[in-house]
Amino acid sequence: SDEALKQLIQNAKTELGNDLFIPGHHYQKDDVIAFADARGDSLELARKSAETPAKHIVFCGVHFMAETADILTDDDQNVYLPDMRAGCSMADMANIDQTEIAWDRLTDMLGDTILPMTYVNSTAAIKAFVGKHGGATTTSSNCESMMTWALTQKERIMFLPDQHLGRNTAYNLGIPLEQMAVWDPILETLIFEGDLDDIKVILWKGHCSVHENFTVHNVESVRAEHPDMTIIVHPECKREVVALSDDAGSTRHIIQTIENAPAGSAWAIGTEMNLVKRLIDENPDKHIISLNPHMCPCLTMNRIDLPHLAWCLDSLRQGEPINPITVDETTSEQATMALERMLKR
Ligand code: CIZ
Ligand code: SF4
Repeated sequence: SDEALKQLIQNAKTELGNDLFIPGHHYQKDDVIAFADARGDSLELARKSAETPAKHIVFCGVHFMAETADILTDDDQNVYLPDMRAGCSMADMANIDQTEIAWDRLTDMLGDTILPMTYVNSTAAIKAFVGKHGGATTTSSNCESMMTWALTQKERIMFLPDQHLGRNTAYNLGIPLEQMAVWDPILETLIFEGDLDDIKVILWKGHCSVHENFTVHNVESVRAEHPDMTIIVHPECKREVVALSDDAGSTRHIIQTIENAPAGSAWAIGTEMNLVKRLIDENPDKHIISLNPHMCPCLTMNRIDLPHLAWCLDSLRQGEPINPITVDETTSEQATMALERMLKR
């Protein structure tokens, strides 16, 4: 039963004490987040994982976040993911072979004018590729400043793997859509009309399958049914949806905006379901709905549940841990360069 699982988790936490640190991403289920030692978005959790002295880090989030934690921690600290199937469909849209092919083709076309950048929602191998070529990682909360920096380094950037975050951020920086190209990794072609010299940003054709579910139709419905509502969305949503919304920003920005909003204010939020539900529960004085009435869960985030957390913690307590996440030394060193260029800024 859930009660027995909760008891098991609590016992393991008590027994492991300061040796254990459980970061929990904002998109995790309520009953999992209840056991987290820190709640945060991917940037906050990366920073906290880098700081914790704990020997065991049980990451309640998705695979790329656990990899980042392993990269940023010392050799004697170990990171575990309670369910190895907790991946990220967006991160899976850019593998290293596709990236090498794209890089060869694009540098043939455009010469040594491109700096690669990657959203942290990417595999360790992609972060290593970016680090090796002088680029940096970014999260949704620091993307404008990272992109501004990147464009001081080279004439143009290649942005992996989320075309929407890349396009929305570049647009906010005043780069016209006409200067943005798209690289299609399946067709291995560059989609661009015009003079190649004009390209400022090359967007990788990836997306988040959760945030793509918020549509122009959803925005129009909310405007018609709740004209008093403010619409706030995550920049992983499509350009047209962001353009029609009142505000767009990272997970942290959305949370802070809602928490600081006056009582009685009304909001439609375009982001992952568990976070929207928690904001509804924690802000009973505000009227909050999901921008998409069908609520959009991240299925892979949801794979971390009480049974998997209990199983993982119990394995640690028994001294036979399951599901370690280890990034090899070379990948880790190169990925660290990309991460540090971000964390030091
Ligand atoms: O969609 C995600 O995976 C996000 C928003 C991660 C994060 O915390 O930046
Ligand atoms: Fe990946 Fe989207 Fe889930 Fe975030 S919400 S982990 S980007 S699939």
